[in-house]
Parts: sequence; structure tokens; C-alpha cells
Amino acid sequence: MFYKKSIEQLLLEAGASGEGNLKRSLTSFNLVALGIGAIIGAGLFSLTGIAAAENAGPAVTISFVLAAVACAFAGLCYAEFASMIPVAGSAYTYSYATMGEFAAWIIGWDLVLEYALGAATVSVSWSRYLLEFLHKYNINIPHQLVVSPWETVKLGDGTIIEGGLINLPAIFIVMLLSLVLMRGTKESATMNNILVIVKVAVVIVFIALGWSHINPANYHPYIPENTGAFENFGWTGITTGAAVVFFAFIGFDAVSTAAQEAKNPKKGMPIGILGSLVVCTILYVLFAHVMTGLLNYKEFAGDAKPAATAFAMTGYSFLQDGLIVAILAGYTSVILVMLMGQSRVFYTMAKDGLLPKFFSSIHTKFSTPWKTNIFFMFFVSIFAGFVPVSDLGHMVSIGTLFAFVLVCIGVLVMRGTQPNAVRPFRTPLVPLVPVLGIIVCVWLMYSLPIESWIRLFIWMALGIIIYFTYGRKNSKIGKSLK
Ligand code: ALA
Repeated sequence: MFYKKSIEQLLLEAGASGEGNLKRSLTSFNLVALGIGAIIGAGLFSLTGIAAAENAGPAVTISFVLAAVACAFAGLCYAEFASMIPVAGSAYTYSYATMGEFAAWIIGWDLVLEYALGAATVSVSWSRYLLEFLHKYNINIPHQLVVSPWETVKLGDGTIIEGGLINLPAIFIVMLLSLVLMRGTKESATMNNILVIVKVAVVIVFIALGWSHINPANYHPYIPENTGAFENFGWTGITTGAAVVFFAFIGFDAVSTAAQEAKNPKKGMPIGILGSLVVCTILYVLFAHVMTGLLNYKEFAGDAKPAATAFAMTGYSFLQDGLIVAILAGYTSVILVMLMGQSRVFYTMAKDGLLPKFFSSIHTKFSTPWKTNIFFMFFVSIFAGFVPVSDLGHMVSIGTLFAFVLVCIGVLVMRGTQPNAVRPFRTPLVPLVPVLGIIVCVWLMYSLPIESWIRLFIWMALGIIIYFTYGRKNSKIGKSLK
């Protein structure tokens, strides 16, 4: 259970050329784009309005800054590891090197919540925007086929759809992108670059065109008075808002799963992880500032597409459809990177023998872990098609925060056990930064509903059973040491 992998061994395995390995094709620019690709999505385009209306008012900008600070602590720790151990497994591999096989398995298993369920969450949100778009043009798909059971959807014109059978558009987008991923990493990165340009362009257009239509009256009061309920407004509202918009930052760590495909990971990893985080924070704060300036925060209550509602205030109504299409494109890149990250983590775990070989099989022509892609195409589709979006979102947040905590602990452990290892990027102010990272992430986990904690424990218990019945017996390092 406590077997560790040495850094030398990890690097040797990752650097081994020949068949059955991933190709190094990603530049630093690709990596920053990959980060932004995974970051800007449902969090910005839907949760900003909810957090403003329910928790923080116009001060949702401060919530974004707080959430960014929490991510920055974890991001600095990720950057140290990703430049030091640039292999595909991300947090899973870092734990293998620092805390041993069992901890590594736990985190690898936990990352399914972030990546696979993250892809499912955003695909459900994607389906909502698509529905809205089609509805505008009087194209109505039967309700049973666009809404999952136990879910209620409110369309722009007030139509309410209650509990359908299956969310087919969400399944469609997951399947389509899984096929793109199977085709090739370079092709996927190129597609991602285009989607990211569209997405960043729409955010900038929103900020630029919206700025001159801001009504300063909407900023009074900037921090609405606390209503007495714990999480509503005032400073406590701002911190709860931070836990809500945390979802908007998830994904910067996905850059680290591409480490084994980066041309120069030592330089590219810190640039990719921290660069995408900085760019997104600036865009988020400006976006939230304009959004709450265009419309009073109270107007965003219950609105699943607040960006479009706010933009309508500018009078550029002819741009409305373009906005929705660009948002759909933006969501697509989030799903793409999440699915990619997931397949890379399972690929690495299978290479270590903790999962069946099936998951590490590389396509001879496309050099992608295509069987894993197929597996997750079905796995993610089940969640996308049948589970309500809020339940999915909370699972993603709790799973991600748990992973962040373990990575911060990992940096502390590694500095103690291997102080002289080569670190192309060093987390500053250790132990302060990792310790603050742990505190802030645990605090954000604490503000998530109890159901998500129960589900986290169930998922982890399942993982532990699989480890003891399969992984422990088949672990490559375990076998070689025996
Ligand atoms: N950060 C990603 C999003 O907001 C998961 O969609």
C-alpha cells in the first residue's frame, strides 16, 4: 500500500519512446489554451448570475477574487509537481511519488469525479443553451428527450419542462467529442484552440460592448446588507458566493494531465497552469462587473442564462444569437479537455497495473488511448443523460477540492522527504502556501451540501474495494518488489 515510485523511474517511463506512448506535440501556447479551454464555461456563463442574485450582489466580483486566491494556492502546488514530474497522471502520479500507491489510487479514483462528472455537468448545461437556441427558432425536440428524469427546466419564454426521460443532446455532445479525442491529441488541441478563441472573443465583446451601458445605480449597494440568513449577502454572502463560483475555475489543473504530451513541460507546465488561471481571473472579474452593472443583481434570480439576459440590455439584439452560439462553442472545449484529462489519468493508472490493460492501450495509428475514450464515452453519457445538473456540479466541486487538498499535502511531504530533488518551478513560501491551500479548500468543501459528502464517501468506498480486489494484486511496482 505504501510503495512509492521514484521520480527517476517516473520520468524514465514517461520518456520511453516507441509504441504505446503518448506523443509530445503541445506548445506553451497550446497549454495555456488548454487551460482556458477547460476553465471558462458553465461557471462563468450561468453561475455568476446565481451567485450575484442569491449570495453576493454586485460584490460577486469579490467572490471571484476569493475563489481565484484559493485556486492560486493549489495552482502553485500543481505547478511545482507538474514541472518536476511531467507525466500524464497529474495528481495521481504526484501522490504515487510522495504518499505511496494507496493514496495515489484514492486520488486517481477521485479525479473521475472532477473530469468525468465535470464533462457530464457541462454537457447538461450545453444542452440547456442548445434547447434555448432551438426554441427561439421554433424547433422543439420532444421534452422527454431533452431533460433527464428528476430535473425541471425553465425556458426563456417561461415554458417549464418537468422531468423527462433522457437528455439526448448532452449525450450527443459527449459522444461527438469522445470521437474527436480518439482521432488524435494534436487534432483535438487544434480544435480546442479555435474554440478557445471564439470563447475568449465572446467574453471580451461582452465586456467591451457592455461597459458603456453600465448603469452605476446597479452598484448601490455594492455589498447588499446581510439578510440574516447565513449565506445571503454581506461578507458571509461573498464567501458563499466564492464556493459557488469555484466551479468556474475548475479545469486549470487539467493542464497537468497533458504534461506527457508537452514539448517542454518544465517551462510549459507552470506557464500553462498559472497563465490560464491569471487570464481567466481577470476576464471573470471584468465580466461579472459588467454583468451586474447592466442589470440589477436581483433580476438574475432563477435565470439559467444570465449572460444573454444581461447582454440584452445593451440593445445589440442582433448579437444575441451569436452570443449563444459562442457560449455553446465555449462549453464544447470544457467538455473536450475534461474528457481528455480523464482518459490520461486512467491511461496512467492502467500502465501502473492498478487498472486493467484495456485502459492503457494506445491506438497504433492515432497514438491516443482510444479504448479509455470509448469507455468514458459511455460512462459520462450515462450521467449526462440521467442525472440533474446541480447534483453533478456539487460532486465535481467536492471531488476537485479533495484532489487539491491532497496535492497541497503532497508538496509538503515531498519537500520533507526529497528536499534536493530538481524542481524547475518551486512553490513560493512553503509551508505557508500549501497550508493555506489546504485550509481554504477544506473550508470550501465544508460549504457544500451534506449529500455530496455522502456520495463522495460512497464513491471512495467503491474505489477502496476495487483497489483491494484488483489493484493491489496487479500493481506493477508491487509485483516487481515482491
Ligand atoms: N470551469 C468549468 C466551467 O465553468 C468546469 O464550466
